[in-house]
Amino acid sequence: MSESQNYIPPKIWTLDKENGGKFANINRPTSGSTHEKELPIGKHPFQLYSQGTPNGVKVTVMLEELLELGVKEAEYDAWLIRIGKGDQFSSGFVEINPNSKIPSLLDNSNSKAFRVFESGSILLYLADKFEKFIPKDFQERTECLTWLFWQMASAPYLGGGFGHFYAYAPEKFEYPINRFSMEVKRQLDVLDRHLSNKNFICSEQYTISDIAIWPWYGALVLGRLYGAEEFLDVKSYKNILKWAKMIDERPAVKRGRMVNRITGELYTQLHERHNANDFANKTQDKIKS
Ligand SMILES: N[C@@H](CCC(=O)N[C@@H](CS)C(=O)NCC(=O)O)C(=O)O
Repeated sequence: MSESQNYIPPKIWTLDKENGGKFANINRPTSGSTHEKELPIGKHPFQLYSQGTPNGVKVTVMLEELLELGVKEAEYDAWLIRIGKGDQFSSGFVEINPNSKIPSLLDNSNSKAFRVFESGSILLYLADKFEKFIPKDFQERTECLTWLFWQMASAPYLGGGFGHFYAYAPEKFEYPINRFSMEVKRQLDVLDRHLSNKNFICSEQYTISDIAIWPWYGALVLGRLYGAEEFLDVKSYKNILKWAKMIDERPAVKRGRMVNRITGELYTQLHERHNANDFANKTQDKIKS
C-alpha cells in the first residue's frame, strides 16, 4: 500500500512545501503580492499580461481575430507573465487581478484605464465592445454564453483535475486519474454530440464560445495537451476533431497561438507582441540567432 493510501488528514491543514508537484514552488494558500514590481505599459489601446497557456491563447486569438477583421482599435501589446517564476504575484499584476492568474487585460482606450480578468469575461468584454464574435439575437447570444460558461466551468476538470494528476503530480495516483478521465471523456462526448450537426459551437457563426473551447478541447483532440491523446482515445471524437482542424487553419488562430508562448519550436514562440510585424521578425528563432 502506498503512503498516499494511508493518508489521514491532520486536524488542521498546513502547507507542505515539499509535495513535489510541478507547481509546488509557486502555489500558496494566500493571495496578494509577493514582491513590488510595476507592470510595463505600451502604446496600444490594450495591454495584455499573459502566457501562452490555453486560457491565455483564448485572448490572443480573440485580439488577432478582431485585427484580422480590420478592427484597428483592438491593437495590443502582449507582455509575458512567466507564471512558473511567480510574475503573477507582482504588486502591479495583483493590482489588476487580485486572483493572480493569467490572462489579465488593461483597456487604455478611454480616459480611465479599465482592467478585466478571467478569460471568459475578457472575451465577452471584447465581443461586446466591438460587437463581433457574439450573436446580436438575444436567444442566440444566450446560447453562445451558455457554451462560454460551460467551458469556464468544465475546463478546470480537464486542466486542474485530469491534466494535473496525469501529467504534473509527483506520482501517478489511480483514483484521481480515473475520476478525472471519466469526467473529461464525458465532457468530450457532450461536445462531440453537440457538434454532430453543426460547424460551430453556437449559431452558424464562429463566436467567443468557439474561441474559448478550442484552446482546451480542440487542443486535446489535436494531441497537444498532456500527451494524453492515446490514453483518452481522442481520435474517436470525430466531430470535435473536424471542428478543431477547421479552426486550427484560421490565420488569426495560428498567430494567437504564438503570442506569449514559451514552449515548442522557437519559430512558434513570440514572447512579447507589440506590432503585427513581430510575427515575422521577433520569434525566438530570430531573437536567438
Ligand atoms: N478562470 C481563470 C483561470 C486562469 C488560470 O488558471 N490561469 C493559470 C494559467 S492557465 C495561471 O495563471 N496559473 C498561475 C497560478 O496558478 O499561479 C481564467 O479563465 O482566466
